[in-house]
Amino acid sequence: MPIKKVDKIWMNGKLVDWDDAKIHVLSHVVHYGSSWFEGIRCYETKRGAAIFRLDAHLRRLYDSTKMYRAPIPYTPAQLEEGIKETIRANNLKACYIRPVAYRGYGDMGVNPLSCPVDVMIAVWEWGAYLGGGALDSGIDVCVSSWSRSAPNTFPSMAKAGGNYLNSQLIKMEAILAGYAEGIALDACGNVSEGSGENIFLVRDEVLYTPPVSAAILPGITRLCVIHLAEDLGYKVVEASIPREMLFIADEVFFTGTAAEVTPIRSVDRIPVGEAKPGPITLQLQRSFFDIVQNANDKYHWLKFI
Ligand code: PPE
Repeated sequence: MPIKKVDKIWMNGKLVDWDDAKIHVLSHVVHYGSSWFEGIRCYETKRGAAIFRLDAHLRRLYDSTKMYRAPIPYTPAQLEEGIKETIRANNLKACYIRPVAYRGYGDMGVNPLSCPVDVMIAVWEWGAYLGGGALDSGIDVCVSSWSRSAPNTFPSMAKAGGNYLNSQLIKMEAILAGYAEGIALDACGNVSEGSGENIFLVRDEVLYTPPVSAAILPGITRLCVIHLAEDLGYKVVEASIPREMLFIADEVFFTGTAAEVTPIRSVDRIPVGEAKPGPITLQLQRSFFDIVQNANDKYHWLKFI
């Protein structure tokens, strides 16, 4: 998806012009993938523009950097203000928000400790992540030949730039084979997640989703959907899911900030249920959009700006 350019980007506390938002080629991040980021959505709700689960996203950003001994030189309140300031400066209502903390220019070599931790915040308009029609009709996906990282290799609980090399392999393979997305297995061969989404299965009205130990990113949308499903009276099981469960599930769907709640209609060309979005998927999708569009927010997940 080509980037829709706006006016300003926040860099280390200052709004700079979009075209001037540059870093040095010898910044540590360029060579060693040392960045940690978030993807957040701001929605134009019936009660005005609101950021969805901002606190949870900021918390995960600080968690990601903590694991890598990369202290962010700003407080969460400063980043929150920075995010709001950037949205206002660009006159956007609905947008995608991308804060990134990264090891900057200072020293060369793997050791990052003497490189500064810089922060930038960009915002832009981003529509349906998995293609037009994905939310309504569902998508066709494959099981990837690439696995997620094994335990004790790359921390999958961190949303680190380097982790997305693995995601890129999964995504390219899927796209080039004619699928919208790939599902990766974990190092044991159990279901993990998509290249940029968590996954849920439904069978006999019970929801299943892989646990955090299955090399998933602990998704914020995932947690919201677990809450929504439980409030609707469904049982949600977080447990290891064998690959073949994908082929006999009644429903399968992805969750994520960018993907929202996207139904999956086939896996490896085997139809999921009736090869169209299932009733529980649609019910959860409606509950989700009722919050972010109608601002029907009994959970206090929206932060108005
Ligand atoms: N797993 C991965 C690997 C992942 O990247 C995301 C978000 C999720 C799960 C869902 O997490 P959450 O957004 O907190 O519900 N992926 C982000 C980046 C996608 C991109 O292409 O860039 C996103 O959805 O914003």
